[in-house]
Amino acid sequence: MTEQAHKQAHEQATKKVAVVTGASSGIGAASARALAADGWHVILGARRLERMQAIAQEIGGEAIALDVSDQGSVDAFAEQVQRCDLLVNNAGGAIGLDAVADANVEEWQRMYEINVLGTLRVSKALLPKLREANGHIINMSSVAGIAPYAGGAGYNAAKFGLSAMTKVMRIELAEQHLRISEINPGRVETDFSLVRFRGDQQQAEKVYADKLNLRAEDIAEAVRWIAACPAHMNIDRMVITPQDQVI
Ligand code: 8X3
Repeated sequence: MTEQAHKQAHEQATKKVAVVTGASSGIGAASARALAADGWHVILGARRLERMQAIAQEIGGEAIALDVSDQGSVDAFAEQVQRCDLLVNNAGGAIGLDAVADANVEEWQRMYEINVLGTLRVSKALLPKLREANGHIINMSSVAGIAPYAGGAGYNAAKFGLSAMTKVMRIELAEQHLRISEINPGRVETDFSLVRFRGDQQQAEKVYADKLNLRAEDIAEAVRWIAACPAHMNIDRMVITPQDQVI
């Protein structure tokens, strides 16, 4: 091994490791980039492996396939993570904007599955490694986890659920020297609305038209900062909206 290769291997082995879920686009991809720029070794997890591999290559990280709604996939992912100092539970999302009267039960189940149970599965699988590292979990909730709105009930219920779970994790894990934080972003211009409106580009664009929207990088900067705070400091919850969005 050359001296340079040895130095790189040593650096890799001693670098703090951040795991980011839902890292193939939007807030997850931007967070992976921001953390890598801050010196973290980043492990990216998402279903879209090719997109993620390109980002991993760009930032010197690792991409591992992950479907947070599938226990087998989460177990296989966790087995490949040797060290975890930071877990950013970013995978999640909304499907539909229908009134309760027209609710689609399968879509509600899917929202609970990805936002709540997905976060549970990944956190539970990585907790032993996080404990070893006196680590930190950042859960990506939403303003939808604070403020209900018409058409939002399924997503509201999932994000309120995620916020409740985050609080309980904070209570249960504080004594074990783990830090637990929650970010509640408002309107961020990403694929979020395209997914919510089941691929309808026009409807998705309307959400962001003529408004001051946040960029994924704005939230990534919050992730980076929260993770960079000294170990005695825990950011409990951070609500971030564009200047013209009041919740
Ligand atoms: C999404 C937040 O404000 O776009 O999590 O509904 S908002």
